[in-house]
Amino acid sequence: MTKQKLVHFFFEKNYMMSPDLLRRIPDDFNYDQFLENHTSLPSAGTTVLLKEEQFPSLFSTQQSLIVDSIPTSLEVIESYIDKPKKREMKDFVLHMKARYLALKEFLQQRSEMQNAVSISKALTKNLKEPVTLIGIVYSKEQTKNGNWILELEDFTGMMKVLVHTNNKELIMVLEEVILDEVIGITGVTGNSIVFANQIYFPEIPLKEYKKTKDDVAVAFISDLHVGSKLFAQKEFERFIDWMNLKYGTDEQKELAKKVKYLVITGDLIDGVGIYPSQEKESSLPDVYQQYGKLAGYLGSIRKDVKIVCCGGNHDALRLSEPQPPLSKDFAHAMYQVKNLTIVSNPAYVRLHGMFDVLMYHGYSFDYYMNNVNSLRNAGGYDASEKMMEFILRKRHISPTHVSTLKIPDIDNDPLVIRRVPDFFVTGHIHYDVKVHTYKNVTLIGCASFQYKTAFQEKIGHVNIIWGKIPIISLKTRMSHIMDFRDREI
Ligand code: D5M
Ligand code: FE
Ligand code: ZN
Repeated sequence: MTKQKLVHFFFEKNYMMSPDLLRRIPDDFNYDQFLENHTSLPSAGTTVLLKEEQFPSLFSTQQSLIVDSIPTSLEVIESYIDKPKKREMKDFVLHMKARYLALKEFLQQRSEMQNAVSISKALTKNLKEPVTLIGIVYSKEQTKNGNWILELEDFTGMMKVLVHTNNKELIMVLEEVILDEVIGITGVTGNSIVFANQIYFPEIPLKEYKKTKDDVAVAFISDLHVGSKLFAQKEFERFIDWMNLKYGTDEQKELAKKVKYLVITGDLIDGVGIYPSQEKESSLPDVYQQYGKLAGYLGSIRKDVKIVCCGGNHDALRLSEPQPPLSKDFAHAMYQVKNLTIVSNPAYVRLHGMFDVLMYHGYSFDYYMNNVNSLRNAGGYDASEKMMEFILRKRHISPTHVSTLKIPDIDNDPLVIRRVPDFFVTGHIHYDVKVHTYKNVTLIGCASFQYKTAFQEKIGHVNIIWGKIPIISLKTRMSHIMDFRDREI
């Protein structure tokens, strides 16, 4: 009876099911749940034969496999909710003001910044007086004789700041200075100019290094790109099987048992119309099916694991950050997965009642990797941890305006990093997994589940890695990398 209902459902949508595939649906399959998850499945157009990989959830057993009952908790601390509003030019000014005030407050917590004055006041000072300023970087240029001139702005005025080419230490700090960020300067006044002797970033304080008594762990994954022909399906299915204690060595299965949280940082699907001629690289033609397929996988993970995900630049969302949580229309199937929490990008969640996790996909990183020499020299895409440290020092997800599109929130800049997290996790770059510690914050750069694309090849990315994931113990804060690629096991 229920199988008939399923066949009928697919028939209506122009999908034919072969008897062989029908036989392969497990006995405990939850038909009602499946139909509910796929109510908005669009028609296939002309009649097609249904392929197994289009709906993997049809063939996965629904038996809930619960490992043990350590109490777990996943709370959403900050997830951006969009306020629909017509944006006006003056909103950008108000937005910049809100951001400036927030970042200025972090800088003012430093003893060196205690005597900061407004730019209009600094301009009235006599020559050769010490001065402290907090301003937005309006421009950064090198003069003919090798010195650097910054123009700082603070809503009362604009001031030129000179960094002397012979001050090698300061020049190194200057390398990190980027447009539109808020920095502090100490120096000496000249004629309508300040000769800088120090530059300060908002920076984060040292975080308390927390551990829990419970022997529980978090798995971090990103950039699944479900729906791409290059989705690393084999490796991803091994990952799912490992989570369900069906893959890996005994030791690896023991580790899987400890994993109570799964954090996913965007590019969940490959999307549609994200880049030119994408249809040639797609295996599923629309975002409903792509999210449906992913929901099938996530829905098959043991129910004692709490899962959280945000979107990325490939998801069916606006590109402007913060990106709201996935759309209930496009990603209907994802909202049916009971142990899955869907948040904005970026967002904060609190795991196990005490660990704050800042999740960010990482779309702004391309800009900094390509434009900041110090990041390039530190390893560029191969050193995502340096990128994350940089972002934490700026206390902003994408300080330079052109690095991502933004929604100009007028009374608050949601991309300011107000809260110092215990974990900062990102994806997007598809390079090797990185786990580092900065001021007691664990930085996690995820790899992907997508084989190397033609675009990455064309741009010259050689170190693309998929199928590797970090697992971090909340008891010891130690990490373990699981590799689901062929050469292991
Ligand atoms: O793209 C992420 C991948 O594509 C990652 O390997 C970096 C590369 N990429 C994307 N944009 C750029 C730019 N502007 N420069 C260099 N490399 C880039 P995604 O499509 O989000 O999965
Ligand atoms: Fe990606
Ligand atoms: Zn991305």
